[in-house]
Amino acid sequence: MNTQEYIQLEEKFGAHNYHPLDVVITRGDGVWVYDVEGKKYLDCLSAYSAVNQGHVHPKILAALVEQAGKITLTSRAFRNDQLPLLYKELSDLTGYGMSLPMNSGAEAVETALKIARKWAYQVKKIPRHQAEIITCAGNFHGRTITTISFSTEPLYRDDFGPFTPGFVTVPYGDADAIANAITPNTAAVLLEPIQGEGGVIIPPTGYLKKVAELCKKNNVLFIADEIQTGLGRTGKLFAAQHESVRPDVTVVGKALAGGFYPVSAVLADKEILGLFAPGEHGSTFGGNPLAAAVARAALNVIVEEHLVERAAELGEYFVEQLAEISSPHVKEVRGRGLLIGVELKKEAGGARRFCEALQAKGILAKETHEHVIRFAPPLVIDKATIDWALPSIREVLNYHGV
Ligand code: IF1
Repeated sequence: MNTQEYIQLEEKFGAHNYHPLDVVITRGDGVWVYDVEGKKYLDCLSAYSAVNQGHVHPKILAALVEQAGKITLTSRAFRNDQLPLLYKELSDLTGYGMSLPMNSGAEAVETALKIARKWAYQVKKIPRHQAEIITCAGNFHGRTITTISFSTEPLYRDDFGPFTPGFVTVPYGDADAIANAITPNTAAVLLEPIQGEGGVIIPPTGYLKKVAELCKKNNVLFIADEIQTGLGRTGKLFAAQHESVRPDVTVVGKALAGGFYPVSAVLADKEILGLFAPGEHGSTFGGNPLAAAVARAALNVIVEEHLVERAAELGEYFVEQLAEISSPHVKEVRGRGLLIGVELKKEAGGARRFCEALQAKGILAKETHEHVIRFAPPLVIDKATIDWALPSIREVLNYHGV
């Protein structure tokens, strides 16, 4: 079958909740993916940062295959011999005393919200069902009814109410707005240290630190959604570490399993996560031995291959090089580590056609928020590959559609 035939099948039988680039990928290897026509592309999206370790990483693949041949799913009604090791290794790596495994990112965010509410009632003694959680405009925390309840993007929410109550929205990057929104009933502040889907929005320096201080002062939990920014992407293990901040709760997903499997987790200390009692929360698949074995291998690759340091070094180089491109279309280049956004001027007519032009040159990137091209290659990329991509990016940004 060729590209068009696959696309026709997909359009006919699949729900149309995406508008993908017309490339049908059939295999991947490191930073490269290959389509059904045999054409090779540099992946500059990394499945929204889920494949930080690169496609089909041999060590994660080996762990998956080995574990799949032993036992894949026990349910949490019984224990398995992989999950305890994942708990320990996650704790050693992140410094949080406990974790709770789920599958998708949105589920882990929901889990964090549940534990924040429970903490509010049991520890902070907020009257039951009065807890408020502060969120930020432009956020992205998932697609469930609760996570879209505090989305500010009409497309994500408008037709899907009624919504979950108990959330307050403030502008992103404005610590005073959080200070003003805190009431005696505030349980938590939930935010992304860098807004990914919002368009790679890096908040003003000092913001995260101020938010952490405000939370501490007012006995409010600071929950960081590091599903996209965490596990090395921004050149630190967690993006909050750029400001030496340690949130009370950190949510991870995506790269936690290197793209092989949906694995997410909530990280916190015992005083918070220890509040869950048997029966209050769970998941058929969360913490299954296959997931745990894959996640263990994926974490190990991040450490062994120094992916955090790579992201810092190569990200700096990539941003520098992108910023030097003088293009009539570019408004701003911004990035931290290998999470990079090139914001185009409104007159450029949207980022999509630039992504299509990049595709023709063998580079897959995805627009976000209409005017931003996101460059977020797997962290295993090297300088030579960036240098290979730059002339094409330069050409597309400069000449396309002028
Ligand atoms: C889609 C965007 C990225 C996330 C943060 C939670 C989740 C995500 C910070 C939920 C997920 C995704 C989901 C994917 C596209 C994508 C995305 F374009 F929508 F904004 F990455 F930038 N918190 N992000 O970024 O995790 O439940 O999906 O595992 O199409 O929805 P999930």
